[in-house]
Amino acid sequence: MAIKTQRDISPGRKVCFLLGLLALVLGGCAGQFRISGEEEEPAVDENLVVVGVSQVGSESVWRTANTASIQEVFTNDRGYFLLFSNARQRQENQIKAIRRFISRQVDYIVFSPITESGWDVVLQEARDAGIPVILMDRQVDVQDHTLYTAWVGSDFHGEGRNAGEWLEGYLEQQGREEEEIRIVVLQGTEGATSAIGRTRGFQEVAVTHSNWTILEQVDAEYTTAKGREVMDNLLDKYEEIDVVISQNDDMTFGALEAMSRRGITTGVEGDVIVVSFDAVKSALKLVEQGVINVDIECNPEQGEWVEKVIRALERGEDVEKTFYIEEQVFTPENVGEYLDQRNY
Ligand code: GYE
Repeated sequence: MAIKTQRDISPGRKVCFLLGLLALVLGGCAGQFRISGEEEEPAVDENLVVVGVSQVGSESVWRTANTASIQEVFTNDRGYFLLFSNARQRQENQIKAIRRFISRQVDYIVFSPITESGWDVVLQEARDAGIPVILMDRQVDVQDHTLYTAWVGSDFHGEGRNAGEWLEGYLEQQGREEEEIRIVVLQGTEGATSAIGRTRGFQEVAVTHSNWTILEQVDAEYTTAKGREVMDNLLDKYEEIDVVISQNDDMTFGALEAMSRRGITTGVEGDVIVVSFDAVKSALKLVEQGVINVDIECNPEQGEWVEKVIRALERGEDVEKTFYIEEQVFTPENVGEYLDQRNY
């Protein structure tokens, strides 16, 4: 391997380098300079309840709605000062954000952990600083469950079971209960509670049907781009796929694109049965049109529940450790009455 010495750098590149350096310095002076992964944070108003929120990222429509629900409740008018940080899908950014919240002595830390493992140390630090932690959406796998005060989220395992039970009923209705059924599963972020729960719940039902075969379960990271790519690979690999279980709507959009590009039809009248999760408005429209067969709801509007927990803690009350948000299953038969009310 050649090691570059100063003599190897051409005069032109030197000029570029110097101009780049100058831009950085000037940017810094103008207050625009940002250290990667950190956001500029305003001075805290001590009269308000200060809440530091570390969000996973903005990978999906669901996530954007989840962020909006937080930003809607933790407003100055309602007595809160919100420090919001987007971790852009990196656990190290979440850990950094939590440490920043601790050093700024926030009153509460709220966060949606990207994966379940790796939180013991930073949560202990929050505990040592006397700051209560509320988990939102996903959970943590820690030795000591008193390291967080409460968790607000969905019954992912139940969602996975709902998907399996719906498929069971549907195949029966179609007179296909004895047929060989080949299934592929597009999974969400590996190690995330939602992906773990949905996978397990569905598997639990799948193993009770000897004619169902899960051909493959692939991590497609909860994004449309990955959903498209993973579905493309699966279509190259398997000649016959009867069912796609896609653990969120964004991946489903990608998978639908990959299938329709090959002339494969989906849904009620189509070749492939599509089961999706989340139930965001654009997906529910596809349920109404019969392109997606069923969408298992996951409710992102968790802000008000998190706020309820904080309000109770502010009053000095004890709170429940877990809060499950109510959810349902949407099919072409019932989706019509909900579409108008959906605002995400
Ligand atoms: O289904 C997906 C998001 O953990 C429930 O994360 C959440 C999932 C949701 O990106 O769209």
